[in-house]
Amino acid sequence: MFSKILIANRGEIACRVIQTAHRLGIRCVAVYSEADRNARHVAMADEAFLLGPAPSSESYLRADKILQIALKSGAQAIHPGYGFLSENTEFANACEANDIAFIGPPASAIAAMGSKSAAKDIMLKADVPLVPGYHGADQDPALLKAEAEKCGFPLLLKAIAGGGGKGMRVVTHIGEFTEALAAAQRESQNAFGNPDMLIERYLTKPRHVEIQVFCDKQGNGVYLAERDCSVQRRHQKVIEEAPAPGLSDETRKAMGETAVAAAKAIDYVGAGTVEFLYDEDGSFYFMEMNTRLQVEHPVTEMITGQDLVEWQLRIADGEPLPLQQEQIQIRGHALEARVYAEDPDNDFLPVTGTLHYLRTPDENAHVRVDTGVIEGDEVSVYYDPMIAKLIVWDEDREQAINRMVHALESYRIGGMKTNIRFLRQLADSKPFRDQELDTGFIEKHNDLLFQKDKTDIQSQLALATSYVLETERQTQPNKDDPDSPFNLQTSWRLNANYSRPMEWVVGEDHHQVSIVEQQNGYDITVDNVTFKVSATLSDDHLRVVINGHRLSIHGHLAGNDMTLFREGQQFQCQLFRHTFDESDQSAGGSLTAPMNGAIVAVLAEAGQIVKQGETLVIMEAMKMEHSIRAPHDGTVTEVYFAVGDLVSDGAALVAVAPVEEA
Ligand code: MV4
Repeated sequence: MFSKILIANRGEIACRVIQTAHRLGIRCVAVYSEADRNARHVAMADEAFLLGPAPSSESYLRADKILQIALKSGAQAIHPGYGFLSENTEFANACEANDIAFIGPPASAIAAMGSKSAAKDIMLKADVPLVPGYHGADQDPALLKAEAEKCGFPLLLKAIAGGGGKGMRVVTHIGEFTEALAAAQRESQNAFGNPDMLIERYLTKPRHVEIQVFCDKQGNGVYLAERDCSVQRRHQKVIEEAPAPGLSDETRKAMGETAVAAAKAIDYVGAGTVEFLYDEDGSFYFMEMNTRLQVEHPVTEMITGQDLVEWQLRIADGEPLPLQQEQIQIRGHALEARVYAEDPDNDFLPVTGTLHYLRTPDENAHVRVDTGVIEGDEVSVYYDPMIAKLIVWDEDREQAINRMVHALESYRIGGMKTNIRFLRQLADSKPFRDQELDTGFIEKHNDLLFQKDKTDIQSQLALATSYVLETERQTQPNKDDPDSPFNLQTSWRLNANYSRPMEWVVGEDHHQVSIVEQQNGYDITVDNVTFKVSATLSDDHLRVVINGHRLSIHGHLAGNDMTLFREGQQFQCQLFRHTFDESDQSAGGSLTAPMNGAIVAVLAEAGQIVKQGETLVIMEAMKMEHSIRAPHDGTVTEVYFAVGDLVSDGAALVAVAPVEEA
């Protein structure tokens, strides 16, 4: 087995490969771009080399640099992951030419599957079922029209050089064929530099079912069940699952054996995926073959109990397949959701930013998170904005879906928009639970998936206010001593029903809040709607009762920016603090009230060492909050008032002794 490999990739797949390699005692060399200097995969590797500037063309696609680093570091093999150079025949050849094992298929197999029509010719010879149609080299329009008539309508014109849904055009009857063909040829010439078309009967409600295959260097081949990847948006997979719901054992066997035959037809080695269109009548047709480990391979790992990266490493090192076909069993059901930094409310445009706050679901036998980021990382414009893959497993699909919904609700990301809410709505939707799966799923259920959050802003802000109050309480001195006079708000208040104001901004709108502390909680009034609220906060978890409804939410308060996390959705609002210019404060050791007002927070206690500018007391006056800050480094010697006290203009609030002169 290899003692050292280089991972020519980044993000979650690089981390994932390193995890398995380390488990097998293999040392790992990472490569990174300037944008990934502090990336998780670099930290996980045993050593790492800088490739160059952030753009992929100057880093992760620089085959020459990657090979140099492999040779310099003594790596015996390179794992390409997916994307980047994973299906680059020149790179695969260059590895072998430098006596470095390419952990993937032979370059010839990559080339064979690189062209749609060549792939179809190979599959035809291997008796792999193709969608009825024409994929010949003769592109004479009259011949194509005759083939279209033979095929029948509706039919699909597909650009041979196209892919991923690009260059497809539906033709519904012969009368429009000639014009449609000419248009499709023009588009294909412009987009791919090749006008050649193939014709296929159009399947109106197909599912995307793909078979995981593995072949070793001794000519053995197996299939590891299938994955259903029908839930896609604009040809991007959103949720994948294994096994395919409703697929019979007979069909599984037929598809699996067909996929292995397809792999053997091109002398395949390593992990591969044969994609099929699965029609409503149970028939299936070859679509394409991917000559790499797929993003969604974890769902196959979860139902088979196999580590596919370990299989890749062993096979690349010349070992035979770890299992024979009859030894491969599947159990339960797995789902994968791709968590993206994107804005579903803005046409899923990718977003960039810093992951200021990141809490992932607890991992266990049922929940797995494959990610390449940690809290504080940047999501940049340079690479795919996938934050993580969330994979769940359970004994059956219904329980697996419940796991997924709960895990998505526990996946909390602050600092940028994500598709988590969208994923949760999709996974929990009735059509999805009822297995109404076909490639048009998202389009068909668009309204259901984009339902606006019904929770009114006022109750959201009451929750946000409660979170802030509990946070302040936690930062008060003596918070652990319930009997401390600093916590007995009522007895220290000069008049009973002091109402503290607060102001929130949601979007462009300002919302006035007033808070009256009661015996067991608060009356929080938001825009004249009053809520009775009591809560306890531990870390970022708020257990709250609002108007008798007990619920559990999480929050993240960064300065004035508040994010509430609830059922997979985020609610964002900003505290609007009216502050005055602290320079008005008197100099010297004691700090006085700038005007009549009330103490709303005491953040320091006698004996505490403080830094210049540190907030010691917050008071409210004239609907403004005033932060009383330490005028210099020193030690707090006295705090004269407590929360709820009313103070007069000029009253000394706190005394700070300067640091003893050295
Ligand atoms: C099809 C089809 C219906 N009939 N071919 C989309 C991209 C490429 N993977 C092939 N695709 C399709 N080919 C015939 N004859 C419908 C699709 C298709 C699709 C296929 C799989 C997964 C998602 C899809 C989304 C739209 C269309």
